[in-house]
Formats: sequence, structure tokens, C-alpha cells
Amino acid sequence: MIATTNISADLQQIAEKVKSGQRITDQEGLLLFEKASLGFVGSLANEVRIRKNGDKVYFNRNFHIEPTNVCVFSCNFCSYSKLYAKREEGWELSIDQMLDIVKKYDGQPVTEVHIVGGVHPKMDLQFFADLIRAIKAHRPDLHIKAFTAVEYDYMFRKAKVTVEEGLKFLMAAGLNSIPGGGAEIFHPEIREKICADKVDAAGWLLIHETAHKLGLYSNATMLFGTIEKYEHRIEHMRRLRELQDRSGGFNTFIPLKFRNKDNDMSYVPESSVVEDMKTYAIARIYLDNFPHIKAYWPMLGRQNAQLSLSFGVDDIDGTIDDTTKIYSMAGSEEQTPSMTTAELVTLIKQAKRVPVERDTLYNEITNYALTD
Ligand code: V47
Ligand code: SF4
Repeated sequence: MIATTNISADLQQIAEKVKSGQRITDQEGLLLFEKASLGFVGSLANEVRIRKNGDKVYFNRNFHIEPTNVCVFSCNFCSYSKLYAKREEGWELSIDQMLDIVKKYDGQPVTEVHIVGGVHPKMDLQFFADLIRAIKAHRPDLHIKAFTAVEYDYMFRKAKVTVEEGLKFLMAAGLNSIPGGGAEIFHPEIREKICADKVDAAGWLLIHETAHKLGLYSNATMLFGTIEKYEHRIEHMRRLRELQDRSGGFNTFIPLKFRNKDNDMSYVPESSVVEDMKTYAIARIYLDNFPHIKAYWPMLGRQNAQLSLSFGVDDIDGTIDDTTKIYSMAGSEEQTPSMTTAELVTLIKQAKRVPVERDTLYNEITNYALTD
């Protein structure tokens, strides 16, 4: 229950709207960022979370493959990519090497492989279709969530195919869904300053909308805490909310906190925990048509991921394993991001929530064994 003394009439009005299940406006979202306390937005986000997901906190068992960290783009916030010209510092895996990673999980109850990496000029549409086919041939039941809109934009343009043709080609090979990366901040002024040379907002949104039309689900991210203002975060979420109204194809929204180690934006201080939790909470309140809000624990750290469960989050991603480098290279506390299912379950139970293993599409998996 929110204490209604000492808060402005405007904030009270927002609280009443949210409690009665009404959508808030951009202006109201902005007011929450600018004027509301953490406790205020936290309580409201909690109400929305309970309405949508009860006390369930979802997790899955997945592993990552990062085909390369060589990238033709040069996003200023990225600690991970090595420019093509300096690729002696980078890695690039062959299909056989990536298949060997998949084989490491033979006999283990993982349900998803998440494939994402830099944009390598030699890894093309055909290469990735062959990779997907090879993985499916080895393990048909594994859900393949692969490639960000940034990677798709590059590989489809290079192959001279439309987004629809490219996605259909990869779906025929076995692609199952699309992760949310590459969205960053949609506003052109910010995009120009933090990731000028990769796909723009319209291109990112077109790829996700086309995927949804073809029956693929996807996620959406927002990189926050660089140089954007609150109005840019709201605008970003508005464009996602509008697309979701049209397509209904987004599963999860994932706010990603900027980490500042070893990149061209190291001069920008990292956001505070209060700011992080407020962002999760306002995302939960504003994005009324997104079923889930995910805290990606390898980036946030496991303790703050646990805390985020009180600020609208109902999903803390998966068990992952130590091949995920994009955050450890950017300074996350989690230098070897790996948690067993038992550790994840304990983390959720300590927050007095109910752990639920899910597959990528949020089908619940019952009777999970806590032995791994
Ligand atoms: O788009 C890069 C981000 C994203 C930094 O869909 C950084 O389930 C913070 O999208 N500080 C890729 N963030 C990862 C991603 C993702 C992760 C987990 C789950 C899902 C999903 C998607 O990583 C990039 C960019 O926004 N990123 N560098 C950095 N220094
Ligand atoms: Fe390349 Fe992605 Fe890093 Fe940008 S964020 S430089 S697209 S790997």
C-alpha cells in the first residue's frame, strides 16, 4: 500500500491509474523518473508485477555461444569488440568449434542456446544458416535464440535479401527466436553519439516487427546510464510499447545498465543502484503490454538482481556459463558468470518468491532437478 501523504497530486493520480490497470502517458512516465521516490515506484511496480506474474520468478537453463568478438562497428560503450583491422586480439569460431560447445551440454537439461556476438564481415547469412542447421541436427530439441537486429541488418544487406527473406531462410534452418540486443537508445541524437554506425531505430524495429509477423517471438533491451536523459528512456519504451500493441511478439523487456570499464565511454560514471532499481520499476509500470521484465544478472551482479525482484522484475535469465564475455569485459562484478540451478533457486527463494523454470517462450517446466 502506498502512503499517499506528502506526494503531489500528479503522482497520486498516476498511482490511481496504475492501480486500476490504466496505461500511463509519456508525461507521467517522465514525472515518475523526475519526481517519484524509489519506494513509490517500487510499490507501484510491485502491484503490476503481481497482477501479471503473481509471485513467480522465471529462470531458464541456457548457455551462450559468441561466434566472434570481431566487429565492423565501433559502438563507444562496447568493451568487447575488436575492430576488424586489429583482429589478432579477437576470436572467431568455426562451425565445428561452436558445435563442440553445444556437445559439452550433451545429456544436460539445458533448453536454450543464446547465440550473439560481434559483426564479422566474413560470417555471412549462409554461414549462420549452416551453424543453426548443424546445431539442430545434433540436438533438435534445443531452442535457438540467435543474433541481434544489428547482426541481421548487416547479414541481410550483405546477402542482398529483404528482412523477410532473410528471416525465413534462417527459420527454415531452425532459428526459433530473437534476443533483444542492439536496441541501445533509439533516439537519433543519442544513437549518433554512442553507436553511430549500426542499424538505426527504424531498422531495429522493422526486423522485430517482421519477425513477429512471421511467428517468431523476440525480446527488447534498453542500454541505460550512458548520456541519455529520462525523456530518451521514455521515448525508447514508447516505441517498443507501440510496436507491441501492433504485434504482441515481445516476451521480455531487459534494461541493461551501462558498465564503464575499458571502453570509449569510461569517463561516464556508472548509475547508482537507486537509479537502476527506479529504471526497472518504471519500465514495469510503463510497459503495460510486456508480459515480463528481466534483470540480466551477469551484468547487474547477483545481489542487485535479487534486489530487482522487489522493483517489478519477474525473470532473472538463466544459469548461463562462463563463455559470456560481453559484460565481464565491461567491468561487471560477475567475471565468470555462472550460477547453478540450485543457486538461482536459492536466490529467488531468499526474496520470498516462487522459482519457476521456463523454456524460452515461458512454458513452465515442472519437476526440475536441482542436481546440476
Ligand atoms: O546490445 C554492450 C549491451 C547488448 C555494454 O534477449 C553493454 O534474452 C552495458 O542484448 N555495458 C547485448 N551493456 C546483450 C543482450 C542480451 C543479453 C541478455 C539476454 C538477452 C535476451 C539479450 O549488450 C548490446 C548492448 O546493449 N552492452 N556493451 C556495456 N559496456
Ligand atoms: Fe559491435 Fe555489438 Fe560491440 Fe556495437 S555493441 S561494437 S555492434 S559487438
